[in-house]
Amino acid sequence: MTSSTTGRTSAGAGPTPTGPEQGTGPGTGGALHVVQLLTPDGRRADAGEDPEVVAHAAALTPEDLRGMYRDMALARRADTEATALQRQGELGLWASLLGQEAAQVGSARATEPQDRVFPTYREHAVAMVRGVDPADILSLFRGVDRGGWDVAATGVSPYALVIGTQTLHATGYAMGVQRDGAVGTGDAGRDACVLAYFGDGASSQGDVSEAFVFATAFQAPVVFVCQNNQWAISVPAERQTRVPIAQRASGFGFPGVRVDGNDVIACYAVVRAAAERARAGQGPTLVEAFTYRMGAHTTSDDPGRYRPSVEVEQWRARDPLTRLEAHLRRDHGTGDDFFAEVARDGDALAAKLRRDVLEMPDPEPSTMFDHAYAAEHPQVEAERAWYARYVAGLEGEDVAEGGAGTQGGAA
Ligand SMILES: Cc1ncc(C[n+]2csc(CCOP(=O)(O)OP(=O)(O)O)c2C)c(N)n1
Ligand SMILES: [Mg+2]
Repeated sequence: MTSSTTGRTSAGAGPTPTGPEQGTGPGTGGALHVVQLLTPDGRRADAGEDPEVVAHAAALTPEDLRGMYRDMALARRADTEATALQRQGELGLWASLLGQEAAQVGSARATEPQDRVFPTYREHAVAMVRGVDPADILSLFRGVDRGGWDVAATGVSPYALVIGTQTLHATGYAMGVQRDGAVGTGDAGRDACVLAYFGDGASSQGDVSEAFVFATAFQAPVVFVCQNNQWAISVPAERQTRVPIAQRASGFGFPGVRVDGNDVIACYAVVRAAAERARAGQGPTLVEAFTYRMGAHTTSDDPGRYRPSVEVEQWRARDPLTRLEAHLRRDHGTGDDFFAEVARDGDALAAKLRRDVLEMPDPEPSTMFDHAYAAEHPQVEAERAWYARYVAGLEGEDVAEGGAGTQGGAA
């Protein structure tokens, strides 16, 4: 497949990536071929791309493409509602996926039910495509549980907030899949792979390099999906790397591919090819989805303090949804009715999400100790007992707003 190790690297001479990369520094710009199958104005463009990748894209039916649009639109609508809920005090925090819908929907749609996904804290569309109810994501951000979905049924591991850790979990899990004999059997219903999501900032973490080492040494069935959204909170990608992130894979001895992360068709096709390699026992691939974080890092962040609004405006012109909409209207006869129906479904989803969140019962605080370990642990039990004594000691005190909890003057 197309990769930095198979000759598609064209240092200094390749087509520039799809975004206004000139502004993003020497480490991230156009030295590596970028797979793009759908132009920003919605035209299909396969010329010169890897035939295997092109074949995956060509196999997509108009119904598949409408499904991709729908997935992206519903994820965006759920995301918008979550941001509003946080602003209204109903969530403690929210990490928006705005702008990254194509990277997430494309890659998630390339998975099979038996595959396993290891997300960060921003993979809401990935989770939704895999069947996670968005309310079960918001429960984590409301602080009423640690992420309420069924990991076995959805194949989506819990969100990881400690940057980069999940790449090691994913690699270890993939080595387990290998040892279970679920790789390279030729049985399409059995062979499995693992997707490890991480960000451009995470690429600087030691955990990620260690995951690369183990994955390549053992030829583990992992697809590393790096969503290079150009920012790690306020740190630009050029402070993370002097070469395109995809190019790093070659130093570890496995293929790396840079794909237009706002092109859902290319993201699907590239990850599909990488996933098939992994399931066939041909080892890991690094896919760098070159995209942009259109919103704040989280609702606690103010990006206006560190990035120019012109950059955001440039990327707005590359919106992954309007790109696919243009393609569906032009080449697949998809009309207003479809888009209006998706918008209605999105509003209904958002209304249900809001109801579900507002109805979530507050947990009994001591339940925070329940699942720290699978089995009872003396330290956790000691902490549980201490906490019970602490709560008992507060009995009779007014700890509500304006009461004992705020005495002493600290705000
Ligand atoms: C080990 C660790 N270090 C630092 C942090 C604080 N932190 C949270 S998000 C973040 C930036 C991550 O950026 P990136 O990997 O690009 O992902 P993005 O948020 O852009 O999706 C940092 C440094 C953390 N959660 N974990
Ligand atoms: Mg980032």
